[in-house]
Amino acid sequence: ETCPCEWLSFNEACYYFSKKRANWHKAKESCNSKNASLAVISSNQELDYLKSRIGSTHHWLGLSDSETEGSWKWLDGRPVEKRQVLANDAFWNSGEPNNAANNEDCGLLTSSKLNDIPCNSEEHWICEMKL
Ligand code: 2F8
Ligand code: CA
Repeated sequence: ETCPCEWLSFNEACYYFSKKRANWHKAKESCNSKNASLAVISSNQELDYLKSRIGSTHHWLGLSDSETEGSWKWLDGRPVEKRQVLANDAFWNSGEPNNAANNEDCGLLTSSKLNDIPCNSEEHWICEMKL
């Protein structure tokens, strides 16, 4: 199997890095309309791969604590510990998630690591489709 045109292949999955920006909910819907999901990170290799593709830009992931503040969950239902460590690489940026202004419920991949920011922020996003 191969990935659709404009998608990149890595470890049995295909990834789409949006050129547009949208809020988290619209980004999620855009992925769903492509039979995909906002990207869910489940290994250190996957984290490193996605980081290697985004340069200094920022992208939404399928990660939020909208349901219960402080209880971070991936869109596949897996919970995330505040100090989740993937292999030896810390997952969140130092000091994150901090729920700044009590209004940061969506997870963003940055060139360093992860940050929580307001879900209505317009950002690029990453879709993931399993092969
Ligand atoms: O210092 C980290 C802090 O930086 C910004 O707030 C000033 C981020 N906000 C946005 O990107 C909207 C915070 O999420 C981040 O924690
Ligand atoms: Ca934050």
